Amino acid sequence: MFLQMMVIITSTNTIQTAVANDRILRRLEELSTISDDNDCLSRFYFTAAHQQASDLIHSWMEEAGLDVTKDTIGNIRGIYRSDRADAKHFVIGSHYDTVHDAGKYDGPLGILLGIEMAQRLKKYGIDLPFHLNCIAFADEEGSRFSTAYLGSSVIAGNFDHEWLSRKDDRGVSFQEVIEGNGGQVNSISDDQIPQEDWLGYFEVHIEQGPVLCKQDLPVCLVSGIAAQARVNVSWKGMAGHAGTSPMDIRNDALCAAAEFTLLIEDIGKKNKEQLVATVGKLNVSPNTSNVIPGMVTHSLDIRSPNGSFLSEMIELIQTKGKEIAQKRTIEFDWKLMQFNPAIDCDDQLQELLERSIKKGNISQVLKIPSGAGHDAVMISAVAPVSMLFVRCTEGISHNPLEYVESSDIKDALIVCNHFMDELISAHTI
Ligand code: HGY
Ligand code: MN
Ligand code: MN
Repeated sequence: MFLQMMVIITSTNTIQTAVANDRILRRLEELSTISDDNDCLSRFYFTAAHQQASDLIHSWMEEAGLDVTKDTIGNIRGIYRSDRADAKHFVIGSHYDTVHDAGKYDGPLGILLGIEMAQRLKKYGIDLPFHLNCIAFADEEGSRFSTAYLGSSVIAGNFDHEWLSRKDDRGVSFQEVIEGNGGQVNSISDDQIPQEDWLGYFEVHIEQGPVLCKQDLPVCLVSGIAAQARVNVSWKGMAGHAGTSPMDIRNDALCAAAEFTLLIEDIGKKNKEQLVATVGKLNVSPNTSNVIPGMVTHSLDIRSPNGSFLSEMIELIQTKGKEIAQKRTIEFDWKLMQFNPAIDCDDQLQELLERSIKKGNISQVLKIPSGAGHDAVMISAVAPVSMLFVRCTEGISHNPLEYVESSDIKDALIVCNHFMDELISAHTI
């Protein structure tokens, strides 16, 4: 085994790395053209573009020599099996769904690096001490059903069947979408990797923040991921004639929502060291210029590295919402859609990753927390997790201007390959 390790480490020469890097860049471009919207990149869960993307990723995993399946929820799962009878599962993953008007790296970069890591080992026929799984998660953003981490929740065995009744903006339920694609909702739970079979999880993701740019580093370690809550809020006032209704006797749902949104912003600014809060999605009804809005629904995305502080702020904001509703004689509805606690990355895996960063000749090993959520949050409930961040220009993300330098992708690939070698030798007797 030691000899074959030497083969790996010495044989990953610059040409192979350059070939792999080019393949990643080509595939990122190809994936970025698969969208449900002609004017921008938008690939929500189980849409036509989502299916097309899953077929393409499926073919790339097969090309890498992996045994590939698609599970009920839509995760694409490539596996490189170990011969060892007691082998556990190590998973490398990220997601292939996007937000609306997305960038091309958020999710796909981690999937494509994972495929290259596996393909390199497959090429040398390394008999792995663990089953290596490359997983492209079907839904991480939760853009369609307001539930983040749907794909990884299944793998981790945390799927909540209550989510099946959730409806998208067109009133189509999650269950209808799965069954409409030939899936059996009762078999979703069969797709998990049992907790006792996990070895660990690794995800490469763009930083989506400014730190790596400021520090002029291509990659860094991730210490942990902030706690996050998603709330759906609705305000039910009274639609009315814009021309005849006096200003002081209106029940204008949009003015209530606007007052609430500015109050949320104010609370966020006052606690900016440990809180971010966003109203990102808002619908007005009847959404007509000469009608006083009778109904407004909107989202609230709120996060903190400190889970108990986050709970406190959620309670405070909900109370303030009720007060605004009372003052304006408007009905206020508040639905907590999801709460994910803050998580820590695993020290042992991060130590291997730190060694890999040094072997990759990166000038400094930096470790930062993640304000963004990732599938590692869901997996951390059942397995030790590790993450590597890759610099993205000016930290821009969830925006078509999202960009990663090819040289940073190559640096990440080299670190990832060293990480695989470290992991194999750490689990080789
Ligand atoms: O919202 C997030 O943090 C991630 O992009 N899903
Ligand atoms: Mn992401
Ligand atoms: Mn994202």
